Amino acid sequence: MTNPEDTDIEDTDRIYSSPQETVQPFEFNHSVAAVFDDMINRSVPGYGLNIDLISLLASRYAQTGSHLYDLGCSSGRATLALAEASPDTCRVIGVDNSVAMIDVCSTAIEAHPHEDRIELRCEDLLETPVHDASMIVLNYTLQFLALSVRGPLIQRLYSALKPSGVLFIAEKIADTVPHQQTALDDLHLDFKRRTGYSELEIAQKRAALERVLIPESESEHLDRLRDAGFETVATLSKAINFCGFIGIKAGNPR
Ligand code: GEK
Repeated sequence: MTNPEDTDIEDTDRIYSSPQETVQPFEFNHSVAAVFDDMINRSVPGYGLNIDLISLLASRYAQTGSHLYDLGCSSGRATLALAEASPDTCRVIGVDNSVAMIDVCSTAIEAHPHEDRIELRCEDLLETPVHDASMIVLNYTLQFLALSVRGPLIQRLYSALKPSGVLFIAEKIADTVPHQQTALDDLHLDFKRRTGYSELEIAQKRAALERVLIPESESEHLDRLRDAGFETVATLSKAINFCGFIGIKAGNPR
């Protein structure tokens, strides 16, 4: 867990620390982009573990000469993990439709040893061309898309993957059993208190995310991956109410 005292003041998320008359729906704008790394570390249990898992998966599944995609790349933490763990012949493509996030990501990638084989696209991941992929990452991104587009997107990503390619998805999840949902929710709130958020910050952020971040259950995610055709489907990580899933396409690398 990140201790807020270990973070520079200007990089610290204080977006919801003062009372707001009307809390606007959450957006990935310049204020969010400026403090994004602090915000995600302090809000999402298991975030660091999932970045490590993305690296582990890339070491095993990235195929020579293929493309690796990070859809909803934000500040580029997973993009860099993909680049660092894959062969030099792989091209890494980070996609985000927020200009502010792509600006932060470009700065993170600048002068990185693998900069030359990383491409950033500021566009809608629903429109971006995806092909020759051996690994695709949706690290906490699917949850921000309309429910109706999630199934068709996973189908399209399945088709874009090479045989034995892998799709990694991390998401906030909802539990269908009310008392279990309450227990997980309470623990998530405790996690945020422990990382230094006040009750006001927690309440206002929650209001901002209402109807913007729409979680689904673990079984909805696993079923969708199976329905798309993935041969191997599993929950790879779980931390309170956040899960990481994989779908692996059948076949031998080629
Ligand atoms: C990480 N993966 O740090 N097209 C492109 N980008 C989008 C779209 C879209 N339709 N919708 C949302 N985004 C990152 C963290 S954050 C998760 C991902 C969070 C982008 C959005 O602009 C934002 O940068 C990202 O998806 C979600 O490993 O903040 O909880």
